[in-house]
Amino acid sequence: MLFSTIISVQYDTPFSAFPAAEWERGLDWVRACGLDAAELCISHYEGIDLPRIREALDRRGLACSTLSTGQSRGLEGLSLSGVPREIRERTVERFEQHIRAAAALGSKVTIGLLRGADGALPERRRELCESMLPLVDCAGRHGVTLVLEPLNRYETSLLNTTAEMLDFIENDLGAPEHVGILWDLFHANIEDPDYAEALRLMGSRLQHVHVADSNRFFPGYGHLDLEGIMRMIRDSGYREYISFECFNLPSVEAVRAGTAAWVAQMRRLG
Ligand code: LER
Ligand code: MN
Repeated sequence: MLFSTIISVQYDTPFSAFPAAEWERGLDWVRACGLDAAELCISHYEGIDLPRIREALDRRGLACSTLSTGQSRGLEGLSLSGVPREIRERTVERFEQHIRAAAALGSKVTIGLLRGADGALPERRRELCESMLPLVDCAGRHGVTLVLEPLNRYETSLLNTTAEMLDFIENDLGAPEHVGILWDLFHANIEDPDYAEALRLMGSRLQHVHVADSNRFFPGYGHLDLEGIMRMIRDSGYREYISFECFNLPSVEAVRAGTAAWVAQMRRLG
């Protein structure tokens, strides 16, 4: 298993232990913790210097695991469904930029919050599919994997469980090989009936994991049996990234101080 954590290079996010303005200091810490990669948070490409970011990663021997893309929902109202066609098209264009950036960085692209919030009507799912098909095509041409993230019911009513997301990938998108699932253990704790069953259903569709405890605190400060879940993930044959996406809780100091030890402990799992 490989490990990464969120670093924003543009706007602050509650999921990073460093402010965006200090992203290079953040990368120093990622490296010092013994992680393999950073999950970079990019909202748009104005002022983003990709060669400089690539060089900063390379210099530290780090990869980019996936591009976290959801900030532009709150900041710009972007969405792939449930909004006027003009906004959906603008969102598709933004994802095409993310795909090109991911090709340059050797990473995946996350589709989480930008899928849209409203799944009450079947036409929302159809809109999402219509928006996604050109992106699936674009990602295929660039050799990039898209990772779709089931999110809990309090953030969206469109595709909450792992089983629903798999159904969308297989039956709506036509089972493209380079579309996988980002399994966020916090959301899964709310929506998936059973971790082991979700893992079995996903098989090789599992392409990225977000880790946080039950309350989105740093691992060990909630009530998930994360050690048991990590063992299950490892035993399923998963070899991609486990990426921290937790709040700076109980404190940013606890996150900064605890990351290296937790990763070392997970690497040693018997
Ligand atoms: C994004 O990865 C995610 O999990 C969302 O809950 C962010 O709000
Ligand atoms: Mn997540």
